[in-house]
Amino acid sequence: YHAKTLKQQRRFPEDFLFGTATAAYQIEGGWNADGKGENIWDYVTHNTPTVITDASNGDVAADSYNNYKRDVQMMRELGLDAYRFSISWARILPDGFSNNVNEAGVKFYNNYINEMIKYNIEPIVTLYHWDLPQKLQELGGFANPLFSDWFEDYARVAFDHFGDRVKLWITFNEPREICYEGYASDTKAPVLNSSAVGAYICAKNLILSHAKAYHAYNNDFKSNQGGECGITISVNWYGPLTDSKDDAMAAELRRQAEWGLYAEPIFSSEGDFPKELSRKIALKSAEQGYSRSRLPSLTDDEKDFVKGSFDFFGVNHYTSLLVSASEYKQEFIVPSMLDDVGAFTYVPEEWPKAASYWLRLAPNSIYNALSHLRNKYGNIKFIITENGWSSGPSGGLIDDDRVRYYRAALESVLDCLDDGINIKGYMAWSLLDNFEWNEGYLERFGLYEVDFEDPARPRTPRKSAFVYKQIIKSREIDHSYEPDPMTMAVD
Ligand code: GBH
Repeated sequence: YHAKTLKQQRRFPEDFLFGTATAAYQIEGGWNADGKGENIWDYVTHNTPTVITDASNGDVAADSYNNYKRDVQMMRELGLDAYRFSISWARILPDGFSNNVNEAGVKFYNNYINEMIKYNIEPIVTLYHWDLPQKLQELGGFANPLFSDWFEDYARVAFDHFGDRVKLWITFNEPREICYEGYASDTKAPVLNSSAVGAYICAKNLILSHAKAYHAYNNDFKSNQGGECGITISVNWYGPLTDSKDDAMAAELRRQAEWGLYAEPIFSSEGDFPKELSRKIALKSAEQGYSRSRLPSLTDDEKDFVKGSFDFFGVNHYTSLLVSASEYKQEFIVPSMLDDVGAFTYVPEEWPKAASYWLRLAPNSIYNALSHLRNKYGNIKFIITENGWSSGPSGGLIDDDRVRYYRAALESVLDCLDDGINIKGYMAWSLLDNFEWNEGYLERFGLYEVDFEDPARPRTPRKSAFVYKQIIKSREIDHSYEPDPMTMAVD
């Protein structure tokens, strides 16, 4: 009866942070401007362009290096409370090491941050969104046991230079994508394709690096600067296909491999890698003739050092998948990370499709993921650091499918808030169209469309931008709101 009326009155709290998210390599361009060093995406796109569907690269991208004032103007047009972006490591430390600080790079981020602060937009900074300095890759990157020292040194430079104004720090964006897609598959830089061992070595070094940066902030910066430090992990929802015990176990194993591997050592009260997954990898490794588990272990000191190293949990959430222990047979390479998990995923045809093959509009997706995290790790502080929808390159400005997705996602956030889940913010991916990694410019996630044919890279708001603006302003989701005419201005 009045369930519907009640639903329409649900509101986001005034202090809830509405924002958008981007990443340096995807928007900045200026790949060799003013002393910036080469990173692994520069290297891969320049040397192996076949990895990218349209053989493009981020040399210019949306040219935010030169258009940052326009980007901040768009944030003001939308009425954003916060903006999440990443620092390009090689722009401020061209060789990766902290002995050589590129002042022009520091100046760029100072200008960018100051422009946001001027208009009361809270900067949320990701230290690492996939663009490792190539010099460090040549020394093994995330597979080098000294990596955590290099990352700590870089993090300290960032805290030092920007921490007076930046109060929310994210160490890494999506460990799974860094370690699995970068070190275990042939899709993302550095394209190592070492599935059986690469991702696991990376996982250990990555969580230690995160913890070193967290402790550096906590011990040496927090009392003066008063900010917080967390990590962003991609947590799509993996539910069981049926209510059989086997499917429940398969879904749990898949969750452990997708994000538990990185979340469990940091957020669980026991610390350490997820138990069932660790056992399974050890068993498989023995069967396969390895003399030790391909998943390196953590010492007790390492476990203690990593456990609890967070002020908040950044969640990137896009979609859901259903997991089956048996029904959908696939052949896996043996040994590999997928074989270690040994489960199959399935997506119902009726879930609407985005332009990205992996992205569907799934029911209750955010609620399922976030309530699971809350039950597992307690009602800690969560920030949804990415969520969004892709269209094709000629999708145009009337993006009703993106509007539908954002409304559904934000209803699901309201379901979480109703249930008492401690979500403090939501960042839409993305402010503007950008270089979508392996898909180049063929998939668009922007609230603003970017014309990549035009050297000036003009930006134009899509319908979804107007709808998001209205939600931010009213703190409510009005499903009947139609922007007309679509003229954008700063209120
Ligand atoms: C985010 O990753 C990124 O942080 C961001 O940079 C990116 O632009 C945005 O999403 C949109 O893609 O496992 O075979 O299905 C989202 C994470 C991207 C992870 C696609 C899985 C597909 C590989 N996902 N990826 S597969």
